[in-house]
Amino acid sequence: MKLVLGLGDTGLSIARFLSKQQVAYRLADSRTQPPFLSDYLAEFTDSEPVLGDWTQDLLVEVDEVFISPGIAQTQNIVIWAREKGIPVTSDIELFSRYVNAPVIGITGSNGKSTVTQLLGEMIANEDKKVAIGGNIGKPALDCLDDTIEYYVLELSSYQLDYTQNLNLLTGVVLNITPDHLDRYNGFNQYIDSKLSLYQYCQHLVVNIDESLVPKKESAKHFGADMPKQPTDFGTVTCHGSCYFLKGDDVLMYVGDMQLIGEHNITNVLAALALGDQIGLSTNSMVESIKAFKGLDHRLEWVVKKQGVDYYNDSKATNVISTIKALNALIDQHENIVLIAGGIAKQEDYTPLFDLIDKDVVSVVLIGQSAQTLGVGIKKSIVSYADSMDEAVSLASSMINDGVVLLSPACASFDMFDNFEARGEAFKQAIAG
Ligand code: UMA
Ligand code: ADP
Repeated sequence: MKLVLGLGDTGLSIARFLSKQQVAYRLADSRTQPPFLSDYLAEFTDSEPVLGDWTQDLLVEVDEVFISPGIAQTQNIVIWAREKGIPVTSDIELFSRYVNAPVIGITGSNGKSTVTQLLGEMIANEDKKVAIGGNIGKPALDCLDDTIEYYVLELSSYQLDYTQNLNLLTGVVLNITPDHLDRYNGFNQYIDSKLSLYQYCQHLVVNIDESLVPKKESAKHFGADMPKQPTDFGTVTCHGSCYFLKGDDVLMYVGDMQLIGEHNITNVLAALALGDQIGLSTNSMVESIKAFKGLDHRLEWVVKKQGVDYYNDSKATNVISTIKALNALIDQHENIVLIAGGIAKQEDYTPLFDLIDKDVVSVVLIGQSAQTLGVGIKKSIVSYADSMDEAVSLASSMINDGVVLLSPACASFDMFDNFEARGEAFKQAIAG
């Protein structure tokens, strides 16, 4: 008997998979009304989930627990299972036991979804059948299909924490900056979680500019500077124009991509290095980069209205991602009004406050941590809003030309179901 914990996207995908394999399982969620309950009951008419507080009885006759990534390792049920010697396993590891095509794994603190999607599009551009899944949204088990030639999986630290076995053809840890520290015993434990990805890779792709990732001779490297090896990826700036390079070969003018910001140069280099590692042609990858519009809610240009450009960066849930968004826009626009706030993470916001005080005209703060964040901003004008509508209306009234940027540097769950709902609320408020 297996125990499936959590009735969200992951739990549903595990239940679907185990049912198909005719493996007996018990599914439990600690909420009495989990959001996917009706979907589950409609799909599995002969099975009742166990709802409400978890007790040790759930583990009776269980030989393996399959766990949703949102459930912390400090939860009693995880501790009890481990005390009894019952393995607690991620959906990713279960997926890897059954997959029969190469898998590419992408983790990091920021840029995972962008690189995962771009690499997926590069593979598809070579007429190969590819599945894109994992933390990006579609659970890995829901991607399993015998016709797929490559799987590109975005992997979160939460998923890696419950993974002991995984076979990746290649993979990358894009960057490591503080995030999700409420789930870890300090930053070092979070770093170890991210770096654990490399132990599963046959070939490694390494960001040479990320000091927290150990350098390996045998790896393929990418970074902002000129590549040191003919097979590595980097950039060169010539007469003020920046170009992507493979070794000494110029691949494309950076300005020909639709994405903006230095962080996206790094993301593209990562996708190029991974694509090259699995044998994609550079010409085809360059085509994909030029065509790639980026994902919604990541520094997404929404509209120009009465002289003001609106950008939706709702996915920016930590300090560094908001800093990157501001840096991408500061070069092009004098006036920036930032909408930020939500649930602040356990990280140092000082570098963001310093940048705001230097380059941002005005900030509108929303959500649970608004007042706390407001105390840190010393020079820019700070206002507070109770809703996204009010925030957008306030921000719009403050400038006649320039940018209104939603880049919260915080989680969304105090006011919204998720970052997508927050971004949609921003767009609706602009549309009026
Ligand atoms: N639950 C309990 N008890 C708990 C905690 C959760 O019963 O103590 C239940 C909840 O009631 C809920 C279910 O578990 O019914 C939710 O499980 P989950 O939080 O693991 O969420 P899923 O719906 O399974 O979605 C997960 C990822 N969510 C998290 O890691 C928090 C999704 O990433 C991912 O897209 C999906 O699997 C498919 O792989 C989201 C995310 O926010 C986007 N990820 C974090 C991030 O990117 O920063 C890591
Ligand atoms: P993830 O899946 O790791 O959350 P996304 O590609 O969804 O990454 O981007 C999330 C946020 O981080 C967006 O606000 C985006 O602008 C910002 N971002 C994207 N790539 C990077 C990067 N390489 N470094 C820092 N911030 C980034």
